[in-house]
Amino acid sequence: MSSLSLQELSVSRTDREQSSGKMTSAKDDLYPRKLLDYMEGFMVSKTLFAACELGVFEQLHASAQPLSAADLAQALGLSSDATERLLSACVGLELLNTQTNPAGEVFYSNTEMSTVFLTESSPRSLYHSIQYSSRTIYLCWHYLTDAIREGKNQYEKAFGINSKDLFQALYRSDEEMVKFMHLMNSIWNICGHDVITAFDLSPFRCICDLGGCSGALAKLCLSLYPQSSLIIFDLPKVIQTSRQHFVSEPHERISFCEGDFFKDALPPADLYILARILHDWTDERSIELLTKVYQSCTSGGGVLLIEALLYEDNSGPLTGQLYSLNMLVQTEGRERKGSDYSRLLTTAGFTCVQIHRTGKLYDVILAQK
Ligand code: SAM
Ligand code: ASE
Repeated sequence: MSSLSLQELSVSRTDREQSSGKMTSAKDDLYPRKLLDYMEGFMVSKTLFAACELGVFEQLHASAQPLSAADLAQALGLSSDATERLLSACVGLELLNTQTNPAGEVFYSNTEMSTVFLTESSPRSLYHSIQYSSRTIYLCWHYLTDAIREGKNQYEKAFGINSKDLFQALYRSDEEMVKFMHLMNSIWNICGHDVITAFDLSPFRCICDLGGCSGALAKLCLSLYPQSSLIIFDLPKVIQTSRQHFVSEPHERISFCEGDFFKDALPPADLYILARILHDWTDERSIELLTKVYQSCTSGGGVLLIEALLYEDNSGPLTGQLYSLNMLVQTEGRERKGSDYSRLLTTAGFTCVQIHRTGKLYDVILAQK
């Protein structure tokens, strides 16, 4: 058995001294601060989820001045005492600021981070990602232990539905499909620009976004590459919703194509974008899809993969490692390393695989036919 020293198991003295500003005794090294933080991490998530779902940030944003807990409780129809505790935890998480009047009454307002990322109408809003995390992902993660035993997603236990057809399970109702589309859409508010500008895509005049969903990346391509035209390819129900709610203004350089990318012919194009597609599927299905893409691709054309890449030695990044567990509880796939995608691409016939790490959530791989 390998032996870790107590020093390694606990937080280092330097870390603690920096945070407390005091000298500490050797026995404090037995205080497992990091483990306690991990153990209680779900409370942080749930506090954020509850404050968002109850409309706390929205209400404070709409108000001309800071509000007391009683004001907020009244406006949102909540228990006043419970609201005070929720707001207090939000202050601890630096999601809210407070000011106290001479009578000792406390008034709350949004921090800048909350205004920018947590209000629904902000151009950088994560509101829909938080909703989906709270209402769907959190419930699947309840069964993570079972997922590790069984090696498969947990829709049957979490929602009582069969998951033989992955996207039938993910889109178990129209409402759930729209929520998923909002989730997909919202992250590109934060990292869309980096992934679409990672490589110069201007030589590719006809670009097909396979599994293009809400059209967020297609719209970005449109503005960044004014010579190119875009085809958004997705399942019929998704395309219909995309046209109704997400890309509702007709645009001469955007067209839509309804189909199943495993079963139907793909529209010919110079570049196929597959953003967060392969991570849903096994290696076998990914090669099947990439081979189809290769066959439909014009010569000199290419494929652009947008995925959260793991480091080659699997040592991180932590977000990718955790997302890979999320792919386990929610899909049939996994997150992969650059070399894994390289192998899938070359098996399908592609060459010249170039990898661009953005340092943010999603990285980019370009390969050529
Ligand atoms: N590319 C988008 C993004 O990154 O925001 C969406 C990624 S989402 C994880 C996967 C997308 O693939 C969904 O829009 C889904 O509807 C689509 N999809 C799944 N199976 C499909 C199939 N068999 N044929 C066409 N599209 C499919
Ligand atoms: C998928 C992407 C996601 C399928 C299910 C999903 C995301 C959440 N659920 O292709 C976005 C990435 N976030 C996480 C936590 O994995």
